[in-house]
Amino acid sequence: MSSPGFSRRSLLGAAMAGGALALTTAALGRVTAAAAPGARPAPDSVLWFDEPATLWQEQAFPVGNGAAGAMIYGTVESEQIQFNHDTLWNGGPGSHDEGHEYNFGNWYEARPTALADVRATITATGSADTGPATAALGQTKWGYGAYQTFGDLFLDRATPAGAVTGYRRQLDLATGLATVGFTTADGVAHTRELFASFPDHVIVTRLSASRGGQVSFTARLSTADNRTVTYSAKDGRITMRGALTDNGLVFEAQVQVLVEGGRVTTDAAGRVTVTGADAATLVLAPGTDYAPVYPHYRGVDPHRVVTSTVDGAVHRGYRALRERHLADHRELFGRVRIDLGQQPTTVPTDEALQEFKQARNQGQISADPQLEMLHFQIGRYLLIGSSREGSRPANLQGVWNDSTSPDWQSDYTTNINLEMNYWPSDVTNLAETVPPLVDFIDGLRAPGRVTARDLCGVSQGFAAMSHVNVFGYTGVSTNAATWAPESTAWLIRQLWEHYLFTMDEDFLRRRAYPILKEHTQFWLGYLVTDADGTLVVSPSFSPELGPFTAGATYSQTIVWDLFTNTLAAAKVVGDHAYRPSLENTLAKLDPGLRIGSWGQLQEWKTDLDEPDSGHRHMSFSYPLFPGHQITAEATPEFYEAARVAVEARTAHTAQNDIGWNRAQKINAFARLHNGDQAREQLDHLLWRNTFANFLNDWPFQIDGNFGVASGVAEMLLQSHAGFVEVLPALPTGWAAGSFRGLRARGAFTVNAWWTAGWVTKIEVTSDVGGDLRLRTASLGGGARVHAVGGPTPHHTTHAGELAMPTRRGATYTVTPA
Ligand code: FUC
Repeated sequence: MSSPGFSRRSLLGAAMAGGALALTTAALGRVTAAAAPGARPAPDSVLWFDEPATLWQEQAFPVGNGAAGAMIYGTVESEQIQFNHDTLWNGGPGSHDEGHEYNFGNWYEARPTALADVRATITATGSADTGPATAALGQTKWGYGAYQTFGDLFLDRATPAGAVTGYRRQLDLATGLATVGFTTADGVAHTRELFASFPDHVIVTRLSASRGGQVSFTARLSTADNRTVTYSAKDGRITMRGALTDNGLVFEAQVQVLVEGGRVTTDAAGRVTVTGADAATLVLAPGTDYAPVYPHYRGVDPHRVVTSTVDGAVHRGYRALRERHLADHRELFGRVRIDLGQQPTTVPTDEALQEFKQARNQGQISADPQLEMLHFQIGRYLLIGSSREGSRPANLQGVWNDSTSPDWQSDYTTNINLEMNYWPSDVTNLAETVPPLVDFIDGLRAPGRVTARDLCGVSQGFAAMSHVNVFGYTGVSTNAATWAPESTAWLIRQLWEHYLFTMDEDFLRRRAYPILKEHTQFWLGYLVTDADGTLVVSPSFSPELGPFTAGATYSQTIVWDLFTNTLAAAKVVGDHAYRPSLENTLAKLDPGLRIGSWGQLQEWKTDLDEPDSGHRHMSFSYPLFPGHQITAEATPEFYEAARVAVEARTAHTAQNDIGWNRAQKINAFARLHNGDQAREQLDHLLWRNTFANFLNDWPFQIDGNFGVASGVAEMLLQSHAGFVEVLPALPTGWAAGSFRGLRARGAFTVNAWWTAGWVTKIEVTSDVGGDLRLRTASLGGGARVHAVGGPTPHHTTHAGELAMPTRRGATYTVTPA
């Protein structure tokens, strides 16, 4: 690639290597502004680069409409747009993995005493070794499958060979438009634009040029070789159709090429060639015959839906498609803004990030608010792109995957990962991203009933272990450490949270409560009585550390949380008959909270904890976050113990350089009211686990991105402990700033402004009415309330808390007294 614009990085790199650039926080990302050819100030929600991507994972830009996603490279001569559809998975019904019919992860032969045997060993000796437990309970994951790349749209010879100038590609998080622009040697400025439209279910690419007749290329689709495939082209429409070899899942993608001016020809290989057009629009829709219906998971052939989707989009035309996409995306993304004192970077984002990493390597710098803010916002952007009504929930890579064998199958790992994907959904004001998760959990009920019965010996309720796919895989994996029905309870907590944030009783009654109750029923049949008479989970394997014991903290606190939430939900929906028996069981449940020999919150029922464990999982902190069993107010001694344990896990960094792991720590430290440590975890993640395109690594695993979005929100606003707290964990370095649009439980939308670490104003809008309790410490203790356009309600300020009723739809300002 030869372009004047591309050499600047190496110049800068050389300067950095020679130590010639002294960086300070204030100067970061701004040092080379004057030297940057064609650089212009970018709005603060834009990622931009001055060179094309060569690496999918690290550099390409993602767009997504929930079900379909794409990554654009921005290559000059031949553009590559890799794309996905969230239903293209191998495995499941129809697969014959090593000759085994798919069995949802349930055992192929009955093992009537396996669970009882493992439990007996635990009762007798206090623990069970992983090896024998795995022999008893584990099983190869036959037919588990993996999320599949759908294919690539190539635009060959899109630009005349030769050097280009002024190259810039950008991803505007606020508009969901990825654009590529440059000028060829003949002085023609070329522009490409890519977006994924949720309203029209298509991925749209547009090529245009500053001079008429300059858009020429050959478009073709291509796909991986683990499938049959045919390509055809007619009237400017390319069709790629085939079936996965593994399970016979039928897929089809169509792309319609539309031109303004010029000529269009097709060939027998399924290619469409455009010559001398003024502009061209390509409308792409992928689909499969997958259906989220147990037990076969097959629906109708995708041909008709894909055809009508593309036809419908073509009928609307480029302008309308773009407008409809912008209206949809902007409304969601634009709800939240945070100002941490950032300045838009005037060097490309990858260079700003690289400078930050280098400076941190040299111990010169610790933080950059622009990068922090971008990391927060890209998490929101990616969630909008990978989870919308009708889609699958965001998997380990959201909806993006260029491989046939992605890491961890790009599956739904539920011992923290899928949950983390949804930590930001409500608090960052993206309730529209939640329905796919609700549908997915609902879809685990039918297969999960078989798993509950056949694996767990429980004839009521449903359960899924910790690795799930889109084909109802709810059973075990090779390693019995995945024997963890607690994963289902953890997942289900998101449903109760969604109710708390929206106060949507209809949702609770119709969707959430039946699931909460059915899963609670499972636990009533599954818990065992320990020697001390309490009810415990056995076997219980603190992820992914073990050993198998009874009643590890994570197991007990998750079940405590499930029962507590189900009881609260039963009260709201009026299922009074159910409550006494559940209250009774909850009273007998070991609540899982213990303080160990070094003052730590114990990870196990007996004090086995090693202070220098560097294990990446710290699921013992569940009751601190995302749970609320431990709070500073209600359980101060356990709160202190949780602090000791989380700090110890953080200090011993053996496995800490993993996106999701750092992200979990941001959230935990936010709950511990330690803003500086929370920010340190965020900056560490930016330093060690963030690719140039801001995707998080381990390798690429998107939960880190989502955990960051949630963690930053938790630093700025919390509402889990029965009251709303603004700036609960403000780092020293974010002394002045503001946020707009974060959500608090009780269906409140909160805006806040602060200077010198003190809140100067809070605005609260109430969706449904109801009482507001607001902590006043960050306001300096006292509070003055003003209702916008209505009577100011009677309110009291007592013991650091403002309490008042609110009216549905009303906004209140709260300022220091
Ligand atoms: C859990 C983690 C791994 C990885 C996988 C997808 O098993 O322990 O680190 O994130 O999920």
